[in-house]
Amino acid sequence: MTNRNAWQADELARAARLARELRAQVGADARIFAARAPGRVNLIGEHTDYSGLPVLPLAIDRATIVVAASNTSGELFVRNVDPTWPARTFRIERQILPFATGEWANYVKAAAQGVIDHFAARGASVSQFCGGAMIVDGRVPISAGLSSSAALTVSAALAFMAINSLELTPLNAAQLAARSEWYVGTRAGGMDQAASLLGRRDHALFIEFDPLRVRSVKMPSDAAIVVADSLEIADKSGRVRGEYNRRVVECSLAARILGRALGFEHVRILGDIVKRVDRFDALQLIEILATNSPAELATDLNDAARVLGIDRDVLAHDLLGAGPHRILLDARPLKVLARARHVLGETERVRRAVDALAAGRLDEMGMLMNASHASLVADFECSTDALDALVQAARRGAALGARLTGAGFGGSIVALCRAQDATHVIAQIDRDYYAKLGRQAEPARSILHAGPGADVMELAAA
Ligand code: NG1
Repeated sequence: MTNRNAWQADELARAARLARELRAQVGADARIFAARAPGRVNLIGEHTDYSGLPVLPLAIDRATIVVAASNTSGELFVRNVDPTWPARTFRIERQILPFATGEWANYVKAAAQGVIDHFAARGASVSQFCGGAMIVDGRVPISAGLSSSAALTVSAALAFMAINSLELTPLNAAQLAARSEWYVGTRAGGMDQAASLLGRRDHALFIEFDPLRVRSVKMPSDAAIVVADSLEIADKSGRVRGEYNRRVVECSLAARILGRALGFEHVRILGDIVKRVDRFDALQLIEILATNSPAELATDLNDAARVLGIDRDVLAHDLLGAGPHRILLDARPLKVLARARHVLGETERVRRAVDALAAGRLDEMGMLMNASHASLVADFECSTDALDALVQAARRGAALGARLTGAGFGGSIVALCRAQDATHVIAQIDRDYYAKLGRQAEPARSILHAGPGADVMELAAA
């Protein structure tokens, strides 16, 4: 999938510098590969991907770079340029056990495991995979809703495939990488990996799931995207993971109850419903759900099992999984109605947003983004005071629309404005948010551009 055009000049320079370091370690004759994978920002379609429903993100022009070379040790040695993240080594085996929770190199393990699983399912034996050495240089801000984790997993997966002389199309690689975050315990959908692999310069990506399909939508030339980090850490390895996985469970329960009410079999996610109805009407589905289920269900799943007419333990196993990645729920009730109202409403908004963006109707696009945020606040309950304050600041500064982006519970907002208003939006955010907080605005907020997707190539010997 080599496409040198995907690399910015400074990325090529970074890769060359890292390759020199690696060459000193692995020898002058070793083949060295470099992969780049960008982060992403989601314009609209939040918390819909794990329901198999569409999203509209774009790959951003900031990427993680991995350089790698193979060796015969049977182990992968990974070093991060950022000394905050200590070097790690692990064995390449059929089941790679994760490091402790919160460990950065788990994303590299997730990548290796994903590649091994994919090719093992197609007949490869684990002994065919070599180990090697990797150096990682990440430039996607961490815990800011810009998917630094997907940038790391995707670049590591491409590098690991390259040292093993394996290749996949970007679409297949996106499918492989989609489940990678499950390895670290988050039941994420496939948006981030797909955006990172299938990004296109100056284009947003309309991504649909099951099966994965991507249509690029040209960004209107008079539009600008501003992203601002609340500086509130959305810590995916702690509390936020619990909140995220709880939403996954709530959405799946809503889907199952709706499926039963509509007489559809084998429904697991809301996307199974949307695909099967003759004409998708979010309001109508919500009404059906409301007449067939209490708005909230007890966490012990006894209510849910009754409503669904199935055994509670079977339901619990199916919904929560088993083993180390079993989802643990605290005692708060499960809010099926409100969560489904958000996801189904958001699906309608995404469909309208694709048309609005493609036709350059920026006011309408902005309105849809505002409606998305309102729904994330009221029904999905994943915003924070800080995110709301940032959204308000952006709107006061002439943004046409602004909303939290990513999972929420901290992280960033995205705002859409006319290109000539971007500096105004940023100035307003600086005054109303960072100055009041007494925090430096640079580099927490910036204008981002839609950039190309991931790439991997062999670097010629220096
Ligand atoms: P962030 O918070 O940007 O990592 C997460 C999920 C996405 C998607 C969004 C909500 C991970 C790694 N990614 O994004 O798949 O579900 O939340 O739309 O958890």
